[in-house]
Amino acid sequence: MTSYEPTPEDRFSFGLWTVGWQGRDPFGEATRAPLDPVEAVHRLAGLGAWGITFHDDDLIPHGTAQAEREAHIKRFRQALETTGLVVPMATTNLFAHPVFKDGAFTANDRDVRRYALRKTMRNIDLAAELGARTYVAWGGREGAESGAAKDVRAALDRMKEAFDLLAEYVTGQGYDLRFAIEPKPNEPRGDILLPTVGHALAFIDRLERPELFGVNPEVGHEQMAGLNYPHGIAQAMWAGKLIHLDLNGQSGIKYDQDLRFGAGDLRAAFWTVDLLESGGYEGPRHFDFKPPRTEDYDGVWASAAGCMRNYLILRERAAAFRADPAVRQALRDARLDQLVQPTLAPGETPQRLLEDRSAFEEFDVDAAAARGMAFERLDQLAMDHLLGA
Ligand SMILES: [Mn+2]
Repeated sequence: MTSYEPTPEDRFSFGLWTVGWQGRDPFGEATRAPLDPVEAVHRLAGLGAWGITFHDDDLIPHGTAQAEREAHIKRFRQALETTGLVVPMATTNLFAHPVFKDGAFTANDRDVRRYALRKTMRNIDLAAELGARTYVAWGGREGAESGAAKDVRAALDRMKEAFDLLAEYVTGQGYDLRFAIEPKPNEPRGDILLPTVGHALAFIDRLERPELFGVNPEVGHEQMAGLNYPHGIAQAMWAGKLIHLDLNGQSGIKYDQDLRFGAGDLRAAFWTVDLLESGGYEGPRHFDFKPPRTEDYDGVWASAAGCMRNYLILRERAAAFRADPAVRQALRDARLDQLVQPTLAPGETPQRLLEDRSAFEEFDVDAAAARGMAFERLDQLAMDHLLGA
């Protein structure tokens, strides 16, 4: 692999809202004209992408009449058929309209919660119609800026109620669709509910149909909280819950930067690709980024192409790292082979462990404490492969 040219087999997908972001931020107006979703489909297909994803309002402007809604869907569907691009995932915009200023599924106002459920169910029907297998739920407005404003335990009851109802709905409709909850610690709310992968995993266990739920971890969202993204997705994989993910770039604990994948924390990007490729992840490689508002549309497409190119470069470097005999030896020197061995012998009981004098009474604690772990040599080998040295 030397060309780094993406193909549909790579399963790269992009949100319509990524390349379609006009550059409007809290401090300034749009710097780019609106992008027709049909053009986005054609351009992304031309770049070698496999899929496109959308919020309901990306595809059909909020408040569009039914007949016009059908026309939007028809044009989009025709573009998909022409290009072969698929829709692996869809999601609901429950954050932009002022009605959601205090949240959607956990808004204090009951009528807002009921409206949010109906808006979601309506777009789930469209997602299923377009063949999506994953329905992402990002609760950007589910949170608070002040303490008494949100009863967090009651809000979690309402969140559970919403997801239980949506799971019942997709089951009843016979849709082949699973939900992926996307954590984020803050922004736009001061503090958002389900702020990390760990919070989301614990929440899913409390749902009535947990088998229909997984997580959609985003690189920048975990890194905004100072967390290790590869560790987060590894735990999600361990729990059987990594069904989708949002790849992008972030430089440390800052606002949500949404840089193209590979920008920001490059080493975390390397370990992310290494984990996905060696760990058996089979879901979409979905990019959720924002081409900076400094760019015109040439820059937008360069940024989108860069996401895929960086993934393919890192995939090549990670494969070379894993195949290198010096790395294999360094992994043994660092005793990674011991970590996969169970700590107890087959069938070993607490009593048998107590009887094993070599485990305690005769264990040479000082000698074990003096052993080096040889991690630095291993990590430098990774650095050499990452940098192509
Ligand atoms: Mn983000």
